[in-house]
Amino acid sequence: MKKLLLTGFEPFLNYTINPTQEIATSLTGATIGSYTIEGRVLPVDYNNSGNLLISYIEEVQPDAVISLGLAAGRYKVTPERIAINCNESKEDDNEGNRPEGSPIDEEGPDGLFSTLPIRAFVDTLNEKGYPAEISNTAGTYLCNHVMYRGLNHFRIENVEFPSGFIHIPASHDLAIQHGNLPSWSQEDLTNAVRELIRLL
Ligand code: PCA
Repeated sequence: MKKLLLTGFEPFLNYTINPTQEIATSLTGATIGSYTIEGRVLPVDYNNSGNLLISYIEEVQPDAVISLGLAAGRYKVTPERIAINCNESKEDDNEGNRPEGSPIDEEGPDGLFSTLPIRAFVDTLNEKGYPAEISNTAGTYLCNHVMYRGLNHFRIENVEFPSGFIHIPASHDLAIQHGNLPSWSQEDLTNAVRELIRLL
């Protein structure tokens, strides 16, 4: 049986719930398609999230990596096409870091493409009734950071397997406490991720 490292993030900014944390936690130990799921939750911290991701990769020795993040305000599940070599944020991360355009890796390439089958992800989700589209920017906050760190790690190690990042909308629970966000049921969010894993 192959292993999939599935990461989510802890809550951040004024989003007191992060539905990706629930997905990573609830799918841990599940068998989906040809993969057993190892779920982990990453901190929203520019200094630690990337190193932790790499330590989880070393610990789990996965055959594929999917990282998930909340994109509050997006209506659809959005597999990201590319991560860029840049940390920038107008707001603090959970540790008070607010980088101003510094590179993630001074020697790394400007951008790294997802090696997940993002087109098949979107087509399948839409066929199954879950709205989805490819996103061409993961921003420059922690989600882009973690996506870049994972892909850059595999580039340096010269390892080729499916790895990348998927942004998801808010859950209803988050929308209720936050006020004004498009949202999905947590169950639909989790089931959409299950469908994606079956395509790997
Ligand atoms: N979303 C943020 C960071 C953590 C998360 O779940 C982002 O889109 O960068």
